[in-house]
Amino acid sequence: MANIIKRPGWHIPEKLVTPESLYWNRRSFLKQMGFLGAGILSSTMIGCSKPVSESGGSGSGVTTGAVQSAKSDSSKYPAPRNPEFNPGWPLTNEKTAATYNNFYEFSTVKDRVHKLTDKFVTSPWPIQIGGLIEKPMKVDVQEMIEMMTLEERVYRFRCVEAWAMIVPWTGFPLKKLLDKIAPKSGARFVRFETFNRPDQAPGIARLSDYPWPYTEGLRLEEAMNPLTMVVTGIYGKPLPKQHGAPIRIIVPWKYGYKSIKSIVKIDLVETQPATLWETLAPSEYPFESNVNPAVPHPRWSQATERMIDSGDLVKTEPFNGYGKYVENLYKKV
Ligand SMILES: Nc1nc2c(c(=O)[nH]1)N[C@H]1C(S)=C(S)[C@@H](COP(=O)(O)O)O[C@H]1N2
Ligand SMILES: [Mo]
Repeated sequence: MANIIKRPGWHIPEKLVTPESLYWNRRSFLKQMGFLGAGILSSTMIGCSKPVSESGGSGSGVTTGAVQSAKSDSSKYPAPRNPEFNPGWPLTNEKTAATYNNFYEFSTVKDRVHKLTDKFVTSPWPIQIGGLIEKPMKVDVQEMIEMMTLEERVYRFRCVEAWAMIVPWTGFPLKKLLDKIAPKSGARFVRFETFNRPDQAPGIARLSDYPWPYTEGLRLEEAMNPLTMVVTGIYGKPLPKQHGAPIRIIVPWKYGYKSIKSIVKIDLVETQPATLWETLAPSEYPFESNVNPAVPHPRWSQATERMIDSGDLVKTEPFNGYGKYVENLYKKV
């Protein structure tokens, strides 16, 4: 890790200068999301809202409309806290959470991740949404955020390594996005994919035998559950890079590795997608991975968890305490 280039804070990396071809203007996004009638835009925007084809690589279907500078999303933060997820528990110390991270694209050492993100470019941030949906699209994360109502929720978070935290996430239910992109009847799973840029994230090349990019997946019913969040912020601010900027998933009743960070691609698919962790060790990190204190990991107990700031040992709860919201998803008939 010695060759990380330290830049002064005022240095603007060249890659932050937005290439026009990577930009989606607000109007095309509104149209893709179905907020504007086609007629309103047709005279000025012909060809600019063509959906990205499923197989199309990056670049296809990208709009080339007027370049807009990325709007600061600071006006969206802090978002109002959802009273249903405001349990009154003491929050984990913000700095502890921001310096104790699992993000293997950067490092396997938790307290080093946040020091290795200087080169990671998170704006612009195109996200490709495709597969078995009626409205495939490619949007920049800022445009998506602008269109969504953000809320804050305090959730428990439990890593498979038996550590835990309680943090306020900002975002919106994944269901709101899925409803807009309209899954087709054959869609049964949602597949998520993280960026894969070895030049920006030193852990990728170091773990050269890992099946990058990091991928994760959920059954469609799990993805549609109101607890499943698309997260863009934490502690009332946009996500810092080490927490998965600019956009990640949070699935609070599953072990932490299901909560994939820095997503660039979302696909609705028919068959259960491969995930990085299941590919590496299926007996240790199976697809479903609901928090369950009664089922030990092959190498350690899952009965308790350690709060990362206080060090307190706490009993782990089935579904991480979210059983009333999700246990019907797993009822055997
Ligand atoms: N892309 C990506 N997402 C990831 C990981 C990762 O290494 N890469 N680690 C996972 C694991 S194991 C955990 S516990 C959480 C940690 O999230 P946090 O650092 O924001 O607490 O992110 C999950 N999402
Ligand atoms: Mo984890």
